[in-house]
Amino acid sequence: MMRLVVVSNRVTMPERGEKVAAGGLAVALRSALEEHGGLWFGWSGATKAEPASSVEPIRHGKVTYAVTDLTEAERQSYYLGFANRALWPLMHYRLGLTEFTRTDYAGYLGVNRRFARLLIPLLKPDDIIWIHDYHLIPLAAELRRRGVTNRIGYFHHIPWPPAEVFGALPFSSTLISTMAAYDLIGMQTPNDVANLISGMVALCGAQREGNRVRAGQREAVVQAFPIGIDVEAFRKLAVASMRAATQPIRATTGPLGSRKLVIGVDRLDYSKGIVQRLEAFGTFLRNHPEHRGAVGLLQIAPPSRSDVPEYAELDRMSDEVAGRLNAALGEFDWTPIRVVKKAYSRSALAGLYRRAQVGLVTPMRDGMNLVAKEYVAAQNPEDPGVLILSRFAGAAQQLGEALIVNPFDTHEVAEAIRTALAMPKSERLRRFERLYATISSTDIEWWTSRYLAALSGLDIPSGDIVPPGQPKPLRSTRKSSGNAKPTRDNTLPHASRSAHSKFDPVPAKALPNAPSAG
Ligand code: ADQ
Repeated sequence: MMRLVVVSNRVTMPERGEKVAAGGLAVALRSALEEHGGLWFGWSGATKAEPASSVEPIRHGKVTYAVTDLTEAERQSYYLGFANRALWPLMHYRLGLTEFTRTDYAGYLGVNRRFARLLIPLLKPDDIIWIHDYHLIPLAAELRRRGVTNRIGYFHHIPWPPAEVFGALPFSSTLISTMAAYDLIGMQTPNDVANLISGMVALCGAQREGNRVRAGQREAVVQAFPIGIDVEAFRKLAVASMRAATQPIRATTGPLGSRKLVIGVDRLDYSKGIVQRLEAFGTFLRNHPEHRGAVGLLQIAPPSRSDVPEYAELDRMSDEVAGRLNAALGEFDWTPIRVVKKAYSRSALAGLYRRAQVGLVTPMRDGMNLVAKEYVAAQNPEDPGVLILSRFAGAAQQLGEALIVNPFDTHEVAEAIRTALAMPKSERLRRFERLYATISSTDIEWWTSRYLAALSGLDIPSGDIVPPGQPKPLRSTRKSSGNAKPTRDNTLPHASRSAHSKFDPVPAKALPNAPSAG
């Protein structure tokens, strides 16, 4: 049996007592690794003075962990700089926030090169390698350059923008050409697939045939694999959490009394549209004063990437907007908006989602958005709440039964809040049952197994995701096992071993060189 090697920017180590968020991606990857027996390689999250020249693998059950520290200069250039100040805003269509420096780009390529050097001694000939996310785009090319011929897959968790946007990045042609070093490239949505393929054609002269794209001597399959959550586990967590009425639930919902609750849960990130959402809630209360005193917005937003200036500014802005709206609209016994800037346990989150009549998920741009799926999973099937979802979240391409909104249109979001709060139970039930059927049939286990089967060359159904406004056929929610598999769809190509083995590894000249620092 082939061994699975997962590579991600950060690795959470059980050995070090680090906790993996229950039900999250890390849990899914860990269980895939345990099933196949595997290795998980990446950054420890720590820094030290000198770059490591080797790593000491640590075995924990059937999974071997191999982590390396970064130097502080590498953390600054590779992680905070190129990954989070250049690629993150660029991939989220935010050219105005994209900060490029050659020093950062050199650091990014340098860390990818070092990851390749450290990983190679740990590889076996039959391993299949699964690399995750934008921090590690050139890693496969670095591995190929050093002679690695294993099957290598990549999954891109965030959006991929059109060529006009991606092409604004200096060295974009070189960087995008390295994608051809993968055998299988997984994206969240067909839109991201189309953008990547047309970007490769436009920027590095790649040739395409269907979902296959060829650049230099290599060919990759690009395909949508919309990520899911562990629906059944999250549903159980929500039920248990409400029953137990744990402290965070009591403290949050107690003062609400019989008032309705609108909830937003996000990392504090400008891509999530938090400030625009607060403004939309203010507009809703101004336009519909009959709701004042009868409903509150709870926004949970733990700070992330606080070392990046744009995030510190967002932190300040969200406090300012919430403070202004509360001062203008609040009463002595009612605060319309509460912003809580801390991480909650998964159990507390699940309970709060279930208590909320409206889930307000309005990112300006998002790869998938798991909060939308968690909100649906947590609902009481007898009396579900309503999901309001940005059309710019990847999830909107599957969850057409949500109230789909344009987050740039404050008035439209405000009206959707009003519609959601007034929605009759029969319509809430109808929408919920379809949403729940969709998230159950494309859960995290479906996602992992479908991707790995494609990467390892098995002939499995490609499945498909549903375009906006075209819900999947209704299935009975109550009967859903959470493990239902999609029907066969032959429209998307599969990665097949034979299709790839005829191409040679990327030649050294096709690989990016670090630009001179400066
Ligand atoms: P993120 O940008 O982190 O993920 P998202 O998909 O919403 O966005 O996942 C966030 C996760 O963090 C959810 O599981 C949520 O419950 C949890 N979380 C958020 N706030 C929390 C809080 N206060 N306390 C505890 N937990 C909290 C990236 C991409 C997404 C893509 C995912 C997975 O940006 O588009 O969906 O990867 O591929």
